[in-house]
Amino acid sequence: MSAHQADFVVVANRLPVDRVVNDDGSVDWRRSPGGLVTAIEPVMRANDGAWIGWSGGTDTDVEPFVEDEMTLVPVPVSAQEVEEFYEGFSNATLWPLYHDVVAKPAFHREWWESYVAVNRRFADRAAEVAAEEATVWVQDYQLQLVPAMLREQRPDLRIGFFLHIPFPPAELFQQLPWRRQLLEGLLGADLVGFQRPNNAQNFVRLVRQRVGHKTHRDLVYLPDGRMVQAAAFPISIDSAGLEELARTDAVEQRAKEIREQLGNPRHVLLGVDRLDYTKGIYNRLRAFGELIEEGEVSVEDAVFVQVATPSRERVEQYRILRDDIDRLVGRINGDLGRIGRPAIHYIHNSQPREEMAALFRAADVCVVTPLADGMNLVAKEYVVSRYDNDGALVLSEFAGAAGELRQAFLLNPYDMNGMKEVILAAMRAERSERTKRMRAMRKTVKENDVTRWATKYLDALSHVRPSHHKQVRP
Ligand code: GDG
Repeated sequence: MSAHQADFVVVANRLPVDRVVNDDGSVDWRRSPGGLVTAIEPVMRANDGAWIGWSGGTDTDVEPFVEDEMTLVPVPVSAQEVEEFYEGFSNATLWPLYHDVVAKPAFHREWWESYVAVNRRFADRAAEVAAEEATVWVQDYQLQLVPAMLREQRPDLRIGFFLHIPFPPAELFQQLPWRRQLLEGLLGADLVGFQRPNNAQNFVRLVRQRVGHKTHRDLVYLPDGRMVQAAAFPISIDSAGLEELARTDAVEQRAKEIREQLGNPRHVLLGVDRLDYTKGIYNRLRAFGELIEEGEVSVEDAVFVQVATPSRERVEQYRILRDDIDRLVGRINGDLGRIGRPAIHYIHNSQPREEMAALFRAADVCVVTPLADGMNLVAKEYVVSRYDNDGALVLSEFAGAAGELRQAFLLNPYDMNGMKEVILAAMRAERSERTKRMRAMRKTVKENDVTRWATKYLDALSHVRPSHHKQVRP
């Protein structure tokens, strides 16, 4: 592809497709499902857009190609960079640091160097692909240096950044040996978007303290006269699309079948997460085990289905977590289960979308208990799937989603007794109460879907930098 073409460019760690090698050695691209691509696709189509990202493999096949009418621009990442930039700095340094240090972050200088090198490669590619005065939207914690690296080469661009995970308070962020470089990287953007207002406040405060720029409310004033805005844009889901799927006969049939296969218990509880230590899976299952032990709940009456999708399996903390959960589930089922009545059904693999929708339909209580989470889309997906206005959502106060889903059964996942009480309350709530809460939450998620999120963000971006001639059409 020749340089300077696209008026709208998305830069994300991953492309919205996976590279699959067929038996005969030929290569295909399979669309990877995700809210981000659903939200951005219409904007891409309307604006001659391009998406820059890593293909997920360590191939060197980097020619841009068109898939589903989107121009996709692969960025190569070597095997060593997967280890150092991706598994290392992104997922073993930044991920735990930004999630309240619920695991200990590892700091390694080689990882940082790899992070800088890969960020530079993404920025260089974006600089080639973006048309004059184009809008470039950089996504997430793997690419925090890209905004400044890109601005240096292309001051004509309008640059946005969105962080999908929490942004930590100064007390934690300042542990990072490269704290100043990361802040300066983000300040290359015109608008830095976060999930929750307190994330944006943390950022502005750090910029004032650590970089010394003047700030006022959500604005940072740079010495060169440029302004950077930091604000919250809570992400959401394709509400209409998911509800449509949940309403199909096939999904309804499957939901019924799931309940039968579980032995038609009175209460089906559900957890759906990537297998990640931030998600609070261990505490949640322990709480459920204790409720059975104490006789508050019986295995004849209630079953917990936990879907934990394999994730980052080469990172040590994730291996430890997997072993811990395997052991816990084994112990709870061994101690408390009966023939045909395990307390927990534990599924450690990825399920198709239809099966997820059926699980949401089948669950009386959806239990979402992260120790820290940028937003948590599962909570919103459950709510949208319950078009019958039934079902109860148990939700951690520490998920970004708790800012909007105020009618959930809220809890502090560190407080085991509190968690047990709230799960019980959700199981025992009257239908009228469940409906009242669910109806309010459904209204929120249906009105604020992912398209609304993208539109609000891009509107705000064009306002922080109004001098531009080109407007991106949402
Ligand atoms: C990051 C932030 C923020 C899970 N298992 C399967 C499956 N899933 C889907 C869920 C949901 C998505 O994956 C997970 O999204 P979450 O928001 O819950 O969590 P993260 O992956 O940690 O996402 C998070 C998000 O970015 C967006 O900004 O909300 O806070 O951490 O959609 O349904 N989907 C299918 N099969 C599975 O087995 N099909």
